[in-house]
Amino acid sequence: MNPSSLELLESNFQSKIDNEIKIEPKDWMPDDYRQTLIRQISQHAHSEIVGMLPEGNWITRAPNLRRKAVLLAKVQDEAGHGLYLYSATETLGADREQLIDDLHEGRAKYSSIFNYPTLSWADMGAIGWLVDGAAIMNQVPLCRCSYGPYARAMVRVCKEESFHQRQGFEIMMSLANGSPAQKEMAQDALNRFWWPALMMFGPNDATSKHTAQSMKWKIKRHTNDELRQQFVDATVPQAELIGLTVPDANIVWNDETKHYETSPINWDEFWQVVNGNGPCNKERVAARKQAKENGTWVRDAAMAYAKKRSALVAA
Ligand code: FAQ
Repeated sequence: MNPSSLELLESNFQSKIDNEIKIEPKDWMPDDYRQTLIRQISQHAHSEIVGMLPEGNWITRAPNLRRKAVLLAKVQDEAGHGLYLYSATETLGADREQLIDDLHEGRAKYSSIFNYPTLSWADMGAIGWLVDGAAIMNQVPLCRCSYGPYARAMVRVCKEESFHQRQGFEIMMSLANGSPAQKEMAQDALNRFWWPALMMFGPNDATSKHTAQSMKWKIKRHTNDELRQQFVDATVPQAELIGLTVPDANIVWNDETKHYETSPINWDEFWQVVNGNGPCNKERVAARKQAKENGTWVRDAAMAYAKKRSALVAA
């Protein structure tokens, strides 16, 4: 391809983006745009799948049948989100098996938050309220992502995340209004999940290497710090409403900017967790590898059945 036709393709592509026209799988796109999407969507898919583990840990220990049924449904929803997202990467030419191997061999990232343990039932409340709450804050703008299949997948994902967020808040509210021991359990879960939830939004804007280009391509619509601030502003009053306190002695409302100001985030902890040294990184990847191994016979049986059936149909 000569340089002028490449320039023309690139300028047509950017003008579609500038005019809010979605990019679809068969449209021409720059290779960096494709690779950025595969990177982000596959990390997102891995997060949904690994994200089933901390809550899956409590399904058998839910305090009653209603709580068990709701938690089971939520965890199944996260599996569904992972599957839509792997499908979205396939529309970009990625190979799902390769992406999953990358996760299992420690070559792929997934959200830092899922490397923290779930120590009590209140953690199910904290995850729904804070983790799904942060996920929604980040994913609602992704419904307007320039890449059609990702944007459309996000519409359904966000509807489900919003149910998840409310079920988590309802657990926290019940515990916060319960016995002193239950309230203490809720406060302890908030204490442990607050800072990791703020870290979910990614490095601060000064150090985020992908944000500027992703915003130019309208993959991202807001910076990491903008979304983190929106989350803090929405969540602090919710904690106050149920009588809990966010674990930040310096948090203060700034009446001029109309935002809360927080203490600095511990970025060293964030990068330790992202780079494989969080409390549960090894356990999470090992659990996913084990699940794949345990399911080999099911996949083999399904393939054998499909082959036999197509042979019978062809005969
Ligand atoms: N953890 O330059 P940036 C959920 C990496 S889903 C680990 O700012 P970008 C649902 C980043 O990948 C939660 N790594 O990157 C649920 C990049 O690494 P690379 C997941 C992180 O892409 C709830 C490097 O740092 N959501 O919770 C993290 O512009 C309950 C530099 O960062 C999504 O994936 C992190 N927290 O912005 C499930 C949403 N942050 O690739 C179960 C889609 C950053 O250069 C239970 N993703 N990194 O090696 C996004 O919006 C973006 O990818 C960001 C990062 C905002 C996460």
